[in-house]
Amino acid sequence: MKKFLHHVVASATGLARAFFLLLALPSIVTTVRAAYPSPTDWRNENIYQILTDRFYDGNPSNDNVEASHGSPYAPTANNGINGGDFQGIEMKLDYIKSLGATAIWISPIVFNVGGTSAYHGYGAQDFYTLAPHWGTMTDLSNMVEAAHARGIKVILDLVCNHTGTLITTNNASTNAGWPNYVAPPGGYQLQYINNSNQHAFPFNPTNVSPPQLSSIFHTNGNIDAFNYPSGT
Ligand SMILES: [Ca+2]
Repeated sequence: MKKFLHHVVASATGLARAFFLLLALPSIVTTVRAAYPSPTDWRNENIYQILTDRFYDGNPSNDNVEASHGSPYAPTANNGINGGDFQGIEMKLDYIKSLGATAIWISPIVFNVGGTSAYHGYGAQDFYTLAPHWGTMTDLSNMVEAAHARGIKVILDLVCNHTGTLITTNNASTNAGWPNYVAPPGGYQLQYINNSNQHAFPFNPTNVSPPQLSSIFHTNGNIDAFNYPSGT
């Protein structure tokens, strides 16, 4: 997870961006359904957390659809896609209910940076697009509807404070010490690792030249030396 900390959205604007994302996500939902009531207190719920890719493969035809993006079906690789999907969750809802669960918490659904993050979903590249290896929006809607029919609530995980790793800096003259932490107002000049592989709007500030990535992502390097003093 440490590598994701390079890209933590600047804290001064974090709340505003989080609000934007909450507004943006419904735009990828193609079908509007009646709201399912949330509980009065989530502490009363039995939540079953699912890493969607590693749960159950309900549709093998979508297993390898992100191969061209650098995320092939690779069930023997630690960080490879194993094939679990929304249809697989739907097929196992009766099993989940039999465990006593009243809610499921699934992996983030957005399109990830290709490579090692695609299977877990926590390295977003495009917050507007559904990752196809988990299925279609219809598959997701059907699964949610089937869960609700069984009295099971569905929690969609959403990461607002970081994206996947597409950004670095390699200008040694002005960025010596990268990626070590440099306290504000210091920092690094950020750039895409590969200009042809960027975050989707609005996290690709290509309307200015050079791209002012520092207006979107914090520039202070790794946040290291986390320490919880003993006795606290
Ligand atoms: Ca599958």
